[in-house]
Amino acid sequence: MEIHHRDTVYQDAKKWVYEAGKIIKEQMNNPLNIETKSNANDLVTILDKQTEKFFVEKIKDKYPDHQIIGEEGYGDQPKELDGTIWVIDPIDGTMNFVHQKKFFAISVGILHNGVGEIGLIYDVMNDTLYHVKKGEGAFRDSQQLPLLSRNKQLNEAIVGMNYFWLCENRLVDYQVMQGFIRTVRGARTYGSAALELAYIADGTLDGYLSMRLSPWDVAAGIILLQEVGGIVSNIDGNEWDPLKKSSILASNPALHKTILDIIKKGRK
Ligand code: 2AM
Ligand code: CA
Repeated sequence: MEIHHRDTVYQDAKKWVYEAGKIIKEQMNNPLNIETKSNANDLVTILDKQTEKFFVEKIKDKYPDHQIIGEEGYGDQPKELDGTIWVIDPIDGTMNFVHQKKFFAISVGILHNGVGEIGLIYDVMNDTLYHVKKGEGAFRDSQQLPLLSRNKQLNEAIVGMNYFWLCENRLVDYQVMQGFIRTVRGARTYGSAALELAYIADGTLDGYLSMRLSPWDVAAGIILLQEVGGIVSNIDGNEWDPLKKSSILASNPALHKTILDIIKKGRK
């Protein structure tokens, strides 16, 4: 992506993310019209939909040739990665949003010809913005995030994962997963994949594992994390595909192979 054009897109994306966050904060105490999607715990609210529509309208107005992949389906369904694609989760961590009114994020990743160029993850209630332009550094607000250390042992690592997958014996043997949890120093579930990837980037977590996520959950986080030397793949070690649902194993560079080898032993 041409560098001046990328700056303009980045500035617009940042402005719209802050605006969307402000609208969410103003409206979150109104009735949320909570509905379910794929299952009883897969929630969506009027603000998920409204926020995605907000982005789609802004983007289509200013950048009519850009495409959009969004969680709530107001965007496009691109089959190829040609051109510029915005991958948007209007509220990542919807369950947290509904139940706790915190620990949710707006996640916007922007790809150009398949390359992740821009990532924004806005922790709305903490008013913290993680942001990256590929090759220009990853930031938490104004603070640049250092490259991740290659000196880290698994028994000193804190790993993010959804506890649901610990009870799920279909994809990875749960005894292998339990052994993994005993090996690491601590496991955490924050409930927003976007924030959990940002937490690896800023050293709050050392790894993150989920068995099924969609492109909008992870696009911005992957771009951010890769900028500080983090490694991302699926649980079989293959490269992430921005057009597909997949498992995700993300970690600092010291631990990725070690975790992958453990999970592979229990892979079904
Ligand atoms: P969401 O809040 O946008 O749905 C929770 O562990 C993380 O997994 C969140 O980032 C959540 O995104 C994501 N996720 C993806 N599919 C999910 C599903 N079917 N149910 C709950 N969380 C899901
Ligand atoms: Ca999501």
